Amino acid sequence: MKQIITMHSRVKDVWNTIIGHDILAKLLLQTGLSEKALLNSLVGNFSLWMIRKMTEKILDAPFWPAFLHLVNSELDDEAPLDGKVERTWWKEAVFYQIYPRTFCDSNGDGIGDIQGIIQKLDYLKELGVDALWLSPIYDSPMADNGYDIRDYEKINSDFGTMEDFEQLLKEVHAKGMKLIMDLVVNHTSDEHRWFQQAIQDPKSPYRDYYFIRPYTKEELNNWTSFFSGSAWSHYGKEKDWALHLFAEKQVDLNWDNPKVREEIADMVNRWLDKGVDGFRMDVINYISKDKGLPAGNESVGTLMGYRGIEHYYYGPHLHTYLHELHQNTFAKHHAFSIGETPGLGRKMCRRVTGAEREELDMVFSFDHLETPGHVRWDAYQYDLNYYRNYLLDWQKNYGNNCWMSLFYNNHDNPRMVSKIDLAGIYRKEIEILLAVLQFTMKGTPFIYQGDEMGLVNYLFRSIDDIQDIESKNYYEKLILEGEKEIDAWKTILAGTRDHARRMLPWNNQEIPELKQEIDTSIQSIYKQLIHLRKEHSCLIYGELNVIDCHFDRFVYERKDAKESFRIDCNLGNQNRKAYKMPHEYALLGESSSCSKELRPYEVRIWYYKKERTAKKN
Ligand code: ISL
Ligand code: CA
Repeated sequence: MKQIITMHSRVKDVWNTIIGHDILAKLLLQTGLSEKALLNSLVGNFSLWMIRKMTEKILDAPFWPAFLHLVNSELDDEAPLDGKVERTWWKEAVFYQIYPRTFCDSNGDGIGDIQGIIQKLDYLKELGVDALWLSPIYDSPMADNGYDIRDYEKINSDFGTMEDFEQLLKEVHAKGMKLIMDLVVNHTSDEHRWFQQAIQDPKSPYRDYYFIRPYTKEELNNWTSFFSGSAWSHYGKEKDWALHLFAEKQVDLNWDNPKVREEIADMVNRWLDKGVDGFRMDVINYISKDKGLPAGNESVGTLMGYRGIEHYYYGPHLHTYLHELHQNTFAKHHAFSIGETPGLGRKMCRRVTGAEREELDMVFSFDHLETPGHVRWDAYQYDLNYYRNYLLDWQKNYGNNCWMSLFYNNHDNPRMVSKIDLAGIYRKEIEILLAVLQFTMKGTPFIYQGDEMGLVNYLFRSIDDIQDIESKNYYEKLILEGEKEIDAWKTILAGTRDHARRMLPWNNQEIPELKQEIDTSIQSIYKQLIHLRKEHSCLIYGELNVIDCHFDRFVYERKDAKESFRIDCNLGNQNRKAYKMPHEYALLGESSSCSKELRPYEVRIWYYKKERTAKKN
């Protein structure tokens, strides 16, 4: 048990706690300051009183009790980092995320569907994919493309029927692959029958399934929604208010009500009984909210862009609820879980994924998606040196009881390659580099649909081209705040989720002037790399040693008793001296393997088999 943090504690004591570490790391990321700026012998020894004085202009007085409360809520000792790595199928698998709406349209109505996915199973199998994650396909009014579920037990008619789904599941399994679904249980659609009954009948037991308040607006808290504006809207004839952290049509469930948890567990069990192999769990770290929904701190709100988050990012019962759900559902079925946990730092991720804790198997953490000082809406050039440092930090400190996910893209982000290479000169080199990192670092790769086709951001022309509710609301907000249309549009174009939500160009027949084509050479490199990873468990479980991590350089080794790989990466757009390899074969980059220089973003993989040498001697 760590010592309780008070205003007399020092910065470095705070850094040593789980939540304190993650909050400080987040602040550094947000402000673009380095770890050294905070932890040098001078600042590291400052007491919180001193820091409070120094930051009076940014952090108001109520910030501090809120901060202490959070930091002190997670003081148990951390599990040891070393220990045996347990071997499981999901550590060895290559996952592929399908965004059903834009994956493959089988009947020409312009909307991707389940039969479309079935048509592409051979393609996915051939690529080397072992497991699919489907973004939501449940019945939904589609206010947020299916992340607003009306009925958890029905398939949305745009995508097909339950029979289509059962056929898909059967065919996936017949090919030796697995399938995980998306579990969206922080909120439901306002059209879900629970909410409808709650709002229509003031005596309904379903009222306590949500955060419904018959107050006047002034009595509500000041939380903001991730999709702009207040987190409260009113509903129904009585115009009762309900909490929604996302769109107005996504009302938050009250997990403190045991009935809610029971209903969710039953629903999860029904899907697991059907044979699905697990779930990706949407914003799962937001499910436990501080009792009474206290007002959000203004300073935190300004710093992070959203008010109220300190009351639910890692709420008081998060661990209890995750563990309970795990015991009642996943554990019984040996099913797999990966939590989407925006805002959780490395230490909290460790806490929810430690094998001994039985909460989640893995998480998606997001701190690598933007470099320090930037948010998704900024048009800026992403620096891969940051990504390397992030990876190394996790590889070293995440611990053998945890296992990280490796991904660059998903349905919520612009394509990473376009952020690294604004001019589009080195697109291909960067795509190969990212793929090599994804398949040779320690962790489970999650390909996002289209990564393997070499897709980049799309040149949307105006807000009229945009479908996504988050972007639309944000644009409106910027205009209301007085921004010029052209500036607001620049922001949306940089950050819109629609970049990743374009229909996949299976036939290379896109609108000619805005062409996006499949790059088959990227596809073949994906195949080679996935194959390599499958043939050599060294790339999964082998140790990882860093050989060089100077500016723009990343040379590392994966090694086990039998063999080793050395991977030589140029992370920048200048030629760099190649690393002199004592290895026997060049597996990737063969044609240039003799040259002494790496071209911009070039990557080479070298291989060395120990047994062979032993025999020779
Ligand atoms: O929290 C955010 C900003 O800090 C958002 O990035 C948010 O965490 C993220 O968008 C959550 O995503 C998931 O839940 C949303 C849904 O719109 C996304 O598509 C989904 O991936 C609400 O269900
Ligand atoms: Ca269709």
